[in-house]
Amino acid sequence: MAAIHSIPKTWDIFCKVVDNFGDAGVCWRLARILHREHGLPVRLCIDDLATLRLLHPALDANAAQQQLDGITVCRWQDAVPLPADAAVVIEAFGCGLPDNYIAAMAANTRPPLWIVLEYLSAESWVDEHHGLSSPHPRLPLPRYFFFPGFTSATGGLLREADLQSRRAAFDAVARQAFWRDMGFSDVAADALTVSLFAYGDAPVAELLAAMAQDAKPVVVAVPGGTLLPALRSFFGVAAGDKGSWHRGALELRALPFLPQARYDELLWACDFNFVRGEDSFVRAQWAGRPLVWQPYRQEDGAHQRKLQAFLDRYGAGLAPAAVLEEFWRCWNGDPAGIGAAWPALRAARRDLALHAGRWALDLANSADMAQQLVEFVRGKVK
Ligand code: TRH
Repeated sequence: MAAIHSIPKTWDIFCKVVDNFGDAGVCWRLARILHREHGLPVRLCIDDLATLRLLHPALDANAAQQQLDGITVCRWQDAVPLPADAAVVIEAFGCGLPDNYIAAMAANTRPPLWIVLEYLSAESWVDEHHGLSSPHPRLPLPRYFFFPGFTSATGGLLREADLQSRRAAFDAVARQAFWRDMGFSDVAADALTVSLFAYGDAPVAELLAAMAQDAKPVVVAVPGGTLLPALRSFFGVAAGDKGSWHRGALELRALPFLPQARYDELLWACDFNFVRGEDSFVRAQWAGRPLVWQPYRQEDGAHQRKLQAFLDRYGAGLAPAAVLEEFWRCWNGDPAGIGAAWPALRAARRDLALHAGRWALDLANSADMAQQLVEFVRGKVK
């Protein structure tokens, strides 16, 4: 992708880590693509370097400012200076901007374009809200909503230009090498491999109990420590966050929290991926494998609407759509149903896999979110 010569100035991204990893995960991915593929000077101001370090272990969590993969990463404490050449400022997920920064923007004769990056949703209202102007209540600052999404009326999904080719190159040999690198033996040819990333309230015990009953082996890889309490209680082990545990057909492999790029490989190495939140959910779609999603729980039940909206889109043209929907419903609120829903989901595996591959190909026909953002900015900064 050629550099955008008409916009060679600094792009600032502001990120507050509310909880978990998604805020940092999305902002880091966006920063990297804008810099690597569009040649833009990007600064990421983030209030939680320790979380970003989990995603990218080369980061120094104590440095106030550093260069990482060509991006300026700065710790966002209080005041953050406005760069003299600021072209665009991205406020991620309604995190706000520092007061001094807003004041400096307002004092600028050519203030940077202010983009409010919103959360991902497959709901239809997103189409009408993407790109709308959101005038500042007091100051003459140009500000716009930017919504990622699944239709051509939205801002699309984050996707690196080389993602599909890297995934295609990740073959059966790379798959086994992945398990060996993680300290495990090769996976048997007839085993089903599953990655499991979920919130602490997911009905993990019900799922593992159902998998243990399978006729063929199931290898479940769990990255990070969120589910360890549930795993320990299921297997009756007192401690340890590494190694593998067995019950019936089930082998569970506990993995550390992986660097972000490595997490993609886990998704490619597995036949089924359980994901959550926003970024892992998108990555599982790019992996082109069957997925199970646990949206981030919201008090007003908005997560259930998001889930249904996605299923309505994803399930179109999928023969076992009802099987998928039933499993997702159980995973997100009816644990007792999992014992019956899991074997049905597993039995639908081939259709689900074909569909997941087609879905990823269709999505890849649209420009990715960073590209669309650059084009959006180009249309506003004349
Ligand atoms: O961590 P998440 O649940 O993040 C969130 C938060 O709940 C956040 O508040 C909310 O705003 C957002 O979702 C919608 O799930 P998510 O979005 O999938 O982010 C996880 C990130 O962590 C993603 O970039 C993938 C990465 N990751 C790794 O790099 N290594 C790992 O081992 C795992 C399990 C994940």
